[in-house]
Amino acid sequence: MTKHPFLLSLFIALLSSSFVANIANAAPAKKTIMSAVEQVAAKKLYQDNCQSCHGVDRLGAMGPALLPENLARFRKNKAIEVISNGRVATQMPAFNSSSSKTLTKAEIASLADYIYTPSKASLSWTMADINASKVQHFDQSKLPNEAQFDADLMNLFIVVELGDHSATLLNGDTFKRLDRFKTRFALHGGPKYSPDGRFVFFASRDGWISKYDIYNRKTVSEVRAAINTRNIAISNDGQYLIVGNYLPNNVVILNTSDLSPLKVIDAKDSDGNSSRVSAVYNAPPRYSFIVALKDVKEVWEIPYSDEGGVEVYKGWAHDYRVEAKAEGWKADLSKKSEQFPVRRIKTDDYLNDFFFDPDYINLIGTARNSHNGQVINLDTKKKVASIGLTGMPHLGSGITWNYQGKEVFASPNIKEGKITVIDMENWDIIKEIKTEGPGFFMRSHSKSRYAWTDVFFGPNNDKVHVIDKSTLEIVKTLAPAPGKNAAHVEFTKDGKFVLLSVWDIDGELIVYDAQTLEIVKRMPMKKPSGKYNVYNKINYERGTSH
Ligand code: DHE
Repeated sequence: MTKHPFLLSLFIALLSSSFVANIANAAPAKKTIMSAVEQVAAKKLYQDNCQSCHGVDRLGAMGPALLPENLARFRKNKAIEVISNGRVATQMPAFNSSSSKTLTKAEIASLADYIYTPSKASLSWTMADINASKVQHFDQSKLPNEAQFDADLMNLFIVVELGDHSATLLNGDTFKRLDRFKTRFALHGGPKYSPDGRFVFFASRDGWISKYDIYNRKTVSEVRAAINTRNIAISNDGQYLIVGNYLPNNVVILNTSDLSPLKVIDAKDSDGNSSRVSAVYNAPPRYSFIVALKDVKEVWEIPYSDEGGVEVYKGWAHDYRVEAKAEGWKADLSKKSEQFPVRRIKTDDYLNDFFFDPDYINLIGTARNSHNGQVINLDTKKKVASIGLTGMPHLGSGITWNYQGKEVFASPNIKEGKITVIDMENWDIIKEIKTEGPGFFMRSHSKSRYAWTDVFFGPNNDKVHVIDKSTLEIVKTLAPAPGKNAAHVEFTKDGKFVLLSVWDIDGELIVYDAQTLEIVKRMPMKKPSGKYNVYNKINYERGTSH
């Protein structure tokens, strides 16, 4: 890290709750047109002040890529504010201060303009680039295969601390730290565990994928799979990792053993129109990845294994190989050249936020600007229902449970203060539970009578609601750190304790007794965001994210 990793904290500021509150309504920033002379001057400023962290051509390095494509949802005045005032508890200096690197208002404005200027050179990230970016920190074969500490390996947590780009490995029985390590900049989406729980994979918004060996408490290898990444998913057998990207428009499939790229698939619909990839998911009973596409009306299914042969696909309307033949796509997964075929599912609308029923037969999807959710049967490729969803439901954070003998699905909403509860048999909305503001995350556990949800946005963002799953009523509203954003919970393996984040640079991890709702421990942390229990995640527990 250099003396002035200029703009390094731009993302952090933009991810702060006040900014996040604007995401829903933020209009994409307009492309900036600078004269050639202005561009040359701004480029020089960038090279002198920003390049060491943000990379040549603004492609990102330890700091994020600074391109209009990934700043599109940020307002330019926010960028100016961060460049001018810096960011507490990061290495980002205030450039309007009396520091040795003070810039004038005009220079700051021109830098902000510059990062919103298209850069031709920067949009490509090839297989060769991916391979060249690989960093091997440790030789995996030389590391012990047993955990080098004493703990229930199924009841460990990874807690991501966005505040200083770190993660904590936490013992879920004692709530003591086993490790704290640096991560890449601005992780997003849930880290994914290998099926045995030994390794955890992280994705940063700037395309870096990191593999951490929990048994040895070491980051063993890293690779940059793309310029701007959304999230990752891991196959059932733990062999493959799929990376969904905005920039370039593609998915990258990595071999998890050494993070080498196996295949890059350009995200284009059947007519050749390119699309950003909103998110990628694993569908365990289907042995396939599901890909959400932001700009075209298609959903993709990518079978990654022939394991179990046709039997594996007995839930499908027909064997995918028959379908492959009929539709002319190749799918002999035993042949390397035909691995990871794309099965296209056409949709009526753009769908980019997903949830799946527990059997992974139906997909529930919404478009960010649509007022309806769609239910698509993945086997028949047909729409089976529309759900009248308003606001901006965050389906990806939804959970399911059994309510009065039937499976229900509940989703938070990042635009309206409500939780929508849906009957998964007939797709009717059973109830809208009014909350004190829009929320981001929701969690429960099969052994808990409660579901927890945060109020991420607005004046009540320090509150968390506890909902009784049998009555669909809020039974308690907690404010663990008044004035500070409380968000995202996760349960221990046995469901007895709940871990909650106080999402603040001087934040905390708070442990609650899941039954009495009393606080049992508080641990200071730097803006803890998501936390992930090994057992709940590798078993795809219904109350947690998948
Ligand atoms: Fe997320 C998960 C999409 C903004 C923190 N977020 C996810 C997932 C999706 C998603 C599709 C599930 C993928 C997975 O876990 O593998 N998030 C989006 C958006 O579309 C949105 C609204 C805007 C964007 O451009 O990204 C968005 N998300 C945010 C934030 O601003 C948050 C609060 C701060 C941040 O880190 O960027 C945020 N998202 C998270 C977290 C998870 C997540 C912590 C994992 C939750 C989990 O429990 O698994």
